[in-house]
Amino acid sequence: AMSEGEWNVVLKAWAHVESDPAGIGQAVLLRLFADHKETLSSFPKFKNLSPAELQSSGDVRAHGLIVVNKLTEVFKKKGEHANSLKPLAESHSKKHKIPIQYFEMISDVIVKVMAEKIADFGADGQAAVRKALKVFTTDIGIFYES
Ligand code: CLN
Repeated sequence: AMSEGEWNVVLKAWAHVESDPAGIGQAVLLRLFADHKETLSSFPKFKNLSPAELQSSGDVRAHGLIVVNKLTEVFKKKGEHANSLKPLAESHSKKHKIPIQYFEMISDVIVKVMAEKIADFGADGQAAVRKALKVFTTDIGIFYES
């Protein structure tokens, strides 16, 4: 579990993401599709788009915003996030058929993109965000199994 202090470090770094949620969300999805091509096949809306079409797609940007906004909601709960994660786990496992490993992939990509975009995202900020995403993924996994 994470301490109050660790969650506050996460939220301080995340405030930079909240200042451009669509831009960062878009960058995360584009990087995910480039680095882990298999994840693209999960998206009926995106799987037939070329790399150039993905880059300019307003739908990718809109979905990036949805993903970032959900993470913002989850992180602000500082671990008391079961009510947010349960529907997310159900849709991603049953409806979208997403392997849980994909959440580990997007977690790595989120930290990478943040490190590129945020000037003062130091080692402690990175460690705290990494840990928060691990808690998020682990807790989604609990609902995947039930
Ligand atoms: Fe996702 C839809 C949040 C990771 C694949 N995703 C949604 C919705 C979110 C959401 C809110 C809309 C409501 C719903 O269906 O439920 N996704 C997140 C968050 C994360 C996330 C937060 C992690 C940071 N999602 C993933 C991946 C997975 C995936 C692990 C593939 C690669 S990254 N998500 C989907 C798909 C949809 C979706 C296929 C449906 C998109 C659509 O057609 O509208």
